[in-house]
Amino acid sequence: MAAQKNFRLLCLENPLLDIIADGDQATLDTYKIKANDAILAEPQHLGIYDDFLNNRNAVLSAGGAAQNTARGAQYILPADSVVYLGGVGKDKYGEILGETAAKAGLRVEYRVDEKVPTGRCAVVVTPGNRSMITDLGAANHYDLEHLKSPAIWPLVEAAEAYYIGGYHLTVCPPAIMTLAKESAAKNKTFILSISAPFIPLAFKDALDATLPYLDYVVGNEGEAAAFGNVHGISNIDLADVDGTSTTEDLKKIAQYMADLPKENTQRKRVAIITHGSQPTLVAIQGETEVKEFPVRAIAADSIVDTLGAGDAFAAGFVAGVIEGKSLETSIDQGQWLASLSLTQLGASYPFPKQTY
Ligand code: 26A
Repeated sequence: MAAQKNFRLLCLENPLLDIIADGDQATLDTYKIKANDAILAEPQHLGIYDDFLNNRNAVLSAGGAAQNTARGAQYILPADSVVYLGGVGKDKYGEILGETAAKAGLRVEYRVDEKVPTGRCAVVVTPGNRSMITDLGAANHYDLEHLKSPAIWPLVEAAEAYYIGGYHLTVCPPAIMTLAKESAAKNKTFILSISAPFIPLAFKDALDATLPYLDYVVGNEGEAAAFGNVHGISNIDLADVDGTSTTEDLKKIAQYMADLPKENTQRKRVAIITHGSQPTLVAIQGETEVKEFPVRAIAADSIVDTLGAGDAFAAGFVAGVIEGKSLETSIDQGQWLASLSLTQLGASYPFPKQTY
């Protein structure tokens, strides 16, 4: 039997420690945040971390969107399949992240910053929603030098697919573009998750630069709407995406994404838009019909929190791509892992391991 190749999937983004607490409208008002959003912390938000830790019985849990995806893909794939890159500090939070990855069998190669602490993400959980405020800390200091270092670059060269959390567009576009160009030049698979509405809204140029290189682009309805609006093909009220957009709008955006020009013409681009409990939309470059895939139904009372469900979807999907499964099966594997993650506290997966 041919030896299994190791670390076929390489992921890059921002390792964060999640500080999770239940909240209510008053919590959202105090910090002037929406019930379901992800933002970068501004000075007026910085009190939330100690407030959560000291007064609200907050739970600490490993996070960082693409790190959650990397753990989830490794959950499905054979041992030593996934490696994850990002920046942490030399501190307790960084150690917790390293330990969680080790337990999940995920190889992490962190750029460790001696001076800046590990990034943290306050998560306000309200029924059916989660709002996240991120203080990037050391994650914001990830750099091209680390990616190109003698210890890391061979991993880049050996991997067959790269998965980028779009949140990293706020941190190190040169590292993302290096992977993008490497994937096109070597006919590897390049996957990007849009991550949050603020990425197309506030980091449009950096996101747009990656578009020609994307083989798979993954986003939810809010991210798709933000993308559609800034590209002038939709006019959806971003405060009320489900109220003002229709499946037809989202399909149009998916099709637009899929059909944008592509650098590596050996693979057709696929755009995947998740839509909560409504069907996932899938557009394939050059095809006119946007497909719909129903999600896996799960009882409302078995949902612990929605944190990381999108990351889990991406994980199941990407694992399917790596395994060479069909598009349909890969999407279903994503829905499956998302449904499992909904039953867990934080962005995590059930143990003992379940199999698809
Ligand atoms: C740059 N920002 C804002 C972020 C994040 C982030 N991961 C990377 N960069 N803001 C929130 N998250 C992570 O999203 C996960 C849920 O999808 C949280 O850490 C959480 O685990």
